[in-house]
Amino acid sequence: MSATARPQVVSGGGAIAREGIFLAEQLWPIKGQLALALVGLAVGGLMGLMQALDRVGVVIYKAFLMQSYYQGLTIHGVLLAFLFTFGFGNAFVSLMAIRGFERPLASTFLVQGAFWTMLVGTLLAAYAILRNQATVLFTFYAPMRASSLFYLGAALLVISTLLTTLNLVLTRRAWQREHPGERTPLLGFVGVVTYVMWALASLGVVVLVVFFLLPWQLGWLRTTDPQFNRILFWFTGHAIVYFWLMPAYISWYLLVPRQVGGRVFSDSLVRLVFILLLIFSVPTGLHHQYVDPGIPTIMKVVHLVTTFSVVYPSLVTAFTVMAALEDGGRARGGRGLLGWIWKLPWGDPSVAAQLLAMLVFVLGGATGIVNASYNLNNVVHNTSFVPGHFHMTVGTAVALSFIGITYWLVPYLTGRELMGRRLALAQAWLWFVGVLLFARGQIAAGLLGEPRRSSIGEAPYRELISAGIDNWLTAIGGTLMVVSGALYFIVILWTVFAGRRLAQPMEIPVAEMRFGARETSPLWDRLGFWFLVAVVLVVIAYVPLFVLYLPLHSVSPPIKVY
Ligand code: HAS
Repeated sequence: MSATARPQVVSGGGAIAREGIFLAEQLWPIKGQLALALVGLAVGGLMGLMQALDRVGVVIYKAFLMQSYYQGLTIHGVLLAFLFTFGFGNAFVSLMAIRGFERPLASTFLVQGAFWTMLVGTLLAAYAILRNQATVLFTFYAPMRASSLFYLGAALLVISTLLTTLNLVLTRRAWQREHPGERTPLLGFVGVVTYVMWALASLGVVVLVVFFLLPWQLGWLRTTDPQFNRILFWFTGHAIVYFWLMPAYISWYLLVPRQVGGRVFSDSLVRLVFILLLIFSVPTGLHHQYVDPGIPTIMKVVHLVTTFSVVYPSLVTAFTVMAALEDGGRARGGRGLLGWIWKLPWGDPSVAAQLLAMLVFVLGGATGIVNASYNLNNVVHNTSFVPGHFHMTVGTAVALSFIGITYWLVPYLTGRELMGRRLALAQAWLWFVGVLLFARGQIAAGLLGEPRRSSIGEAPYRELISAGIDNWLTAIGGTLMVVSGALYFIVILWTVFAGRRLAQPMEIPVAEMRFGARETSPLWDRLGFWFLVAVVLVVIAYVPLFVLYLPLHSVSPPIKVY
């Protein structure tokens, strides 16, 4: 097929195409989880304004009806890090699995269960936080105490993702029974790998909540070991970042190339990247604890090596996704070394948002490598450098990609045309500029020693902080991001409630491969084997440490500081 004759995304449409595989009873819980995710983004994002302005001494948490800066910060972290990401991931990956496997999900009960557990979990956690009974931030380990409703709510949010995992695995099994000997379709495969990785990763926080935090909060355990709690939390707490990221990678690898008129480089390379993420994401948690006492250096070094190993699939992603973009740009007439970049469809808000998200991720990844370097971590740990890093990763590479995806997904699900396309474009650029200013401010201030997780506006040492200009950049950048968020919701609400009906069915923009599944070795499809490898690595990276902590020295009662 000639380059110019490549199929383009069908724009416009009415009902969802391929109706036979999308069942109404599976679609409503998917839409419901997407809606919950967007509520999380709206409310959590709004709290960001309070935090950004706090850096320059503008203390407005009372205007947000909060009792403290930290209550707002907890809402920000929990809604964005858990509800927005889990809700979007469950909805998007389920939908991609249906499209990838060309069949409905194996269980309607599980997809509806995922919706209800997410809804009830959100309500419980929100109730506890709003009553100021859980101002413990999103890193909710001991010794800070939250109400049991909060822990239950968090547990239900995790359960909702585990129900989705089970459903995806069963759907793949059902597909395999229907297609004996065939290679799993890539779009389905990558979603299953994402959730299987997460199921392994979530073990840490499941054990933490069920065996330590809940019994401790309910008074069944008088004391607990905060250090052991932290180890369990970070067991999950680093892998979770890849659980946030991998749905964005699904889009960057398999959908964006089609949106720009290019092809994915190869089926086997995409599988390799996802498998590397499966095996290396979990045994890395101690890089959050390089400065913690009570952990042997050798164990920290093991996690350092695995952390650098998990950078590798992202480096591969950078080059592979860029190759697919270049393919598209050249197919659109781009010439010369960089000419293809300008030929990409920058006028399409869905594409622009995701391209800008990728660009920011280059810096997000680079700051991650700084964090991961043992000696440099001593300089940046617990400073505002770290939020500088994660607003360029989860706060943009992930969030802005999810936003870009919804620019086609919401029309697809509602059968309504995307309204306010120029506004949507402005939204994406404003976020891009906003986060660059914000992160520049946080990073520079962090290098000067400004603490994270602390209200600067109310700090008694405020006058001693020398990061004046940097904090202004943070405040301006954060404000731009909140304005961008507001533009986003104008576009989405306009589309949902007043969008014109699409005239023809729409397709999910799945890209073609240069080298397809036929060239892929069956080894890259053996999920059970790779899962086993992941488990072995986790055992090596954690079991010696756990053994060291036995018998547990429980020392801390629950402490309420808010
Ligand atoms: Fe991180 C702390 C190390 C990635 C999120 N991280 C955090 C926290 C969060 C977070 C939320 O080692 C704070 C947790 C807390 O509250 O304490 N992180 C890393 C490393 C990576 C990394 C090595 N982090 C992420 C991702 C996140 C995320 C992804 C969210 C989604 N992080 C750390 C460490 C800490 C940490 C320490 C603890 C710090 C401390 O002391 O507290 C790597 O995986 C990053 C690899 C990424 C790359 C970038 C590849 C670039 C790509 C884009 C290509 C661009 C293209 C564009 C194609 C190497 C793929 C072309 C476009 C055109 C238009 C041409």
